[in-house]
Amino acid sequence: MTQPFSPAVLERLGNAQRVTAFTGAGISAESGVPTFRGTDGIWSKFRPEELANMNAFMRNPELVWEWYAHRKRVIAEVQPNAGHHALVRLEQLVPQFALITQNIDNLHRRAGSVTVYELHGNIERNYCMACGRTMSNEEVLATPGVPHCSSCGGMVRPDVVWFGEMLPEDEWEKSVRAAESSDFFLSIGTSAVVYPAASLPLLARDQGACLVEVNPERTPMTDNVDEFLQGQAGTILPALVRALEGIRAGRD
Ligand code: BV8
Ligand code: ZN
Repeated sequence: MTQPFSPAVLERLGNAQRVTAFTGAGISAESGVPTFRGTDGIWSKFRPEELANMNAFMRNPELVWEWYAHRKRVIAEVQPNAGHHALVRLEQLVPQFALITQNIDNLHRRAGSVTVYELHGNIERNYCMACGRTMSNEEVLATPGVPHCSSCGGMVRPDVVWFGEMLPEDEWEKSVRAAESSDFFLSIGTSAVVYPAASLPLLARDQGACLVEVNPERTPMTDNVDEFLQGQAGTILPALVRALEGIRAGRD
């Protein structure tokens, strides 16, 4: 099969010292997790911005919890796919690697990625809004409706970043540092419309990184990348990693 990327990209990746991968919902699509702005998924009738925010939650916590309980159950049944596994292998092949994800599905960690920065939280975690006590999905999904804290009775929410909320400072700081210092930056499966996360790829490019986008469709970022690898992450990433292994084998 012809390689879906140019020799120049392979050369840059082969010489890269600090590689950063930045992922969105698209890398989990082949695992069966509906994307946000795609046409799939039974929740496509709601825009994420209408449900993933504090106002919606305070106005109708039952509906927001019904949405999250559904997503928690979907994510509990899925497995990481070839795209997630390729990034685990890439982390082993390069001198320095960081994986910045907007996804809350925990699939990168489940695949075995080590250096993972979760910008928008993790759907497997929940906390009490009154006392901060953390609760597992088993606890919160045991009863239908809005879960309440077993210690203080406060209302419990998923540990994800809603629209209008700040990103976790530590994860954000580390992600900016990784973007600023990388010499090769892969933007994978993201529509690049949610800020401030979407500012990271261009920050990397402006600092001199080779910016490569992996997506079946063009995005608002596509015109600004060094190379657009059009296709599915589950196909392109394993091919890219195999080619890199070939270079490594040729050198050793
Ligand atoms: C903040 C967690 C600051 C919850 C999420 C106006 C202009 C600019 C910005 C704003 C604005 N108004 C408001 C804002 C800020 C806002 C924002 O950016 N809004 C956008 C919508 C305009 N951002 C925020 O509110 C952020 N906080 O700015 O705070 C602040 C706060 C207080 C005081 C001062 C300042 C918080 C944003 C975080 C929101 N939380 N998720 C949950 O999941 O329930 S965001 C949500 O969107 C997910 O995290 C998701 O990851 C993220 C981005 O979506 P994508 O991952 O890109 O997914 P999408 O479906 O869009 O695209 C999938 C892509 O995959 C597609 O391109 C598709 O082609 C591709 N694909 C499909 N199949 C495959 C594939 N690719 C590869 N392989 C395949 N097989
Ligand atoms: Zn509590």
